[in-house]
Amino acid sequence: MAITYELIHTCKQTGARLGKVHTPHGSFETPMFMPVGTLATVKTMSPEELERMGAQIILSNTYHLWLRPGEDIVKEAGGLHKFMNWNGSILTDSGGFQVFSLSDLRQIEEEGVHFRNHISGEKLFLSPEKAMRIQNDLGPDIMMAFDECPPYPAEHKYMKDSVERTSRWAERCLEAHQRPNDQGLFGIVQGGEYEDLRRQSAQDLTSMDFPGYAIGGLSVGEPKDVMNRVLDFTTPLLPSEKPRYLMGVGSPDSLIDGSIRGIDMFDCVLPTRIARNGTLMTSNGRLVVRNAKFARDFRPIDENCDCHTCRNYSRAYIRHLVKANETFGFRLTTYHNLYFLLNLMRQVREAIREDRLGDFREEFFEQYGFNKP
Ligand code: PRF
Ligand code: ZN
Repeated sequence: MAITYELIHTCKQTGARLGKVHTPHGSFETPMFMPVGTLATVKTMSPEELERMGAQIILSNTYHLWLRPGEDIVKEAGGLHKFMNWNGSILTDSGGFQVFSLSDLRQIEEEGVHFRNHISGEKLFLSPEKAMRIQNDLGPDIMMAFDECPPYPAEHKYMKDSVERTSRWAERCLEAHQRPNDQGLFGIVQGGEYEDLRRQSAQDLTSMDFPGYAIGGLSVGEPKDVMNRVLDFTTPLLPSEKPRYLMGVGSPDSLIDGSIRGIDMFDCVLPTRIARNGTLMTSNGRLVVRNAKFARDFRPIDENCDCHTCRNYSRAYIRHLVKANETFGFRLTTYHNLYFLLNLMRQVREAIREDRLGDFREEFFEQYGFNKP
């Protein structure tokens, strides 16, 4: 099996899991945050910098790499790891979600999805078989099943049809997967906010024996308490001997609350995206560095952070670079935000090991400002 999960410790205070996922490109510790490198690059960061900040696995996208440069070129380069010079683990999303979030004029059929290229407008078609073939060519360690992520809110009837189709697509994905010995394929549980449909989806998928399971269809506009409630009844339906991945979630509070509910892996564009408009995550909450009040502030972004950015550069300097649209400014903010989340997960893992994740949550939320009215 390409992907195996090793459970190291369960937090006595919260039930969160400390573990390790073993892949053909090394192991990563869990719970873990995966930086997003949509186009085979985590925007503005070199693989050397990612390694230095502690990234162990990154995410890339089938849909984007299929459109450019094309999976044939990546395959010819020797696969994604060689193409981009990243030797850690890689996970690719299947393209399903990107089709639904980026393209208009999509038409869902049993066979797959018709839609328009979000760049050229050209007509395209993606199916479970095609998403598997592309991911087999790209060569990540973990690939994702082709699913439908319905919008929020969606009616029960629509969601039920969608969940059943996603289950049929999942079977076709398993069938079409050509490299089960060196690429692990994860199934994706859907069902929106509906407990009966999450149960049905989890039952369908766990009967198929994937080496890992994702929870999709969350962080699509629902309130946080809805997401937490869905996790409360969904994670217990997943096998404890396999990794669980909460897709598209990356705010500090949700990383902690997801870990407490038994999630092992997370990804999100949030830290890299907000970094590029000058918003930073700090232990005291968000800091908008463009703000005039930082013009003469020569302290680091976060006085509790020991990242390369915070050890060497001031708020005033970074504000100047970001306002002048200087690339280096975006590199410094991106580095800090990713370091902040990777370091947060390190602290979460340490707290799990010591059975005190509940206490850690309280302290973190207090300082970050989540407990303020
Ligand atoms: N499915 C897939 N990718 C995703 C999602 C999903 O539901 C989400 C939901 N937040 C993010 N990325 N395939
Ligand atoms: Zn920092």
